[in-house]
Amino acid sequence: VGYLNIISRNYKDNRYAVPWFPRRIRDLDRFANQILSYGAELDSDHPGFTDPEYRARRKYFADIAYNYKYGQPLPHVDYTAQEIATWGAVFRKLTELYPTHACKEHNHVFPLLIENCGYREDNIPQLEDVSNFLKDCTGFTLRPVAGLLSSRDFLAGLAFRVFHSTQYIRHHSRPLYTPEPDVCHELLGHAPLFADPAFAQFSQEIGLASLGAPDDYIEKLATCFWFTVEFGLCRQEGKLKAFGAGLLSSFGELQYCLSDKPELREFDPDTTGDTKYPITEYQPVYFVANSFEDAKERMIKFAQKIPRDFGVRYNPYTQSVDILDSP
Ligand code: NLE
Ligand code: FE2
Repeated sequence: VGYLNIISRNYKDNRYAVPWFPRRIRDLDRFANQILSYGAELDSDHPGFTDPEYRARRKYFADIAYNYKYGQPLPHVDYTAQEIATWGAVFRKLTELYPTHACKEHNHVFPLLIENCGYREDNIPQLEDVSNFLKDCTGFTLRPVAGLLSSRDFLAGLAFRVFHSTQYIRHHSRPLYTPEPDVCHELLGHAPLFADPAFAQFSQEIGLASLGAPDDYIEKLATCFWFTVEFGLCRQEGKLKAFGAGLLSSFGELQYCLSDKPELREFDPDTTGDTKYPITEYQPVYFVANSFEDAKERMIKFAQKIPRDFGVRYNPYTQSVDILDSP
């Protein structure tokens, strides 16, 4: 098919070109070289900026991820006593809120993670154990990430049911809210939901829709991801519950999001995808989904509007993306 000749990383120079995208799961190895900022570079307002020990740890974790290749076991990490104490503080506070604040899918999976993956107040679970658990549940796997990926690359991972995860932990001085993802956010917020079949499908739909999509649609898809997978609320048995990982990993925002302070709107990719949001403070607006199934149907409908003259289908036997002649 003709368009395959012009799939290019330099698509911005050629209006007929389709942005490059991974076709096989192994192709995700290429992303490590194109991170937007290395995980060890902290801004001056970061709580760990003047903490040399913390900075050395961040470099250690970034280097592990940078050198990771598909198929290798996920690197096992020995966390320090201080890191485990930070995890413990986060774990203890959040698990108090989950029964009342988290969606039922999260509450269903959480005990299984305690049972199978070493989720405990005095233990930071290993990505490898969690990845293997998720693989059994939905085929999702984790990959360590060395820094900030572009939205295009990050979303492409989801097409393969691969989730890019940090492995370092937040600075001990601010356990209850951090704007950055960290191992608490990935393991307490994201991991439980990726074990849910409907949620896994919803996430993969966003990923598949992103492959080769124009930049403006990548932005809309990343925004939909933000307001669902990261900060989504849903209504269950007449009550509002949190399913977004950014909420489920922050004691502060998890309480705030179900208070009467934020504004709530109905999740709809057309409008949600165009909504601006802050990244370093509690969200002023949340979107509410009816169910993961409904959110998925809406995403599929939205994806059909993305200008792309080919279709994509994931082939789980080969873990690759088949290109279809028509959208
Ligand atoms: N604010 C979240 C937390 O404190 O765990 C992290 C959000 C990452 C997008
Ligand atoms: Fe996240």
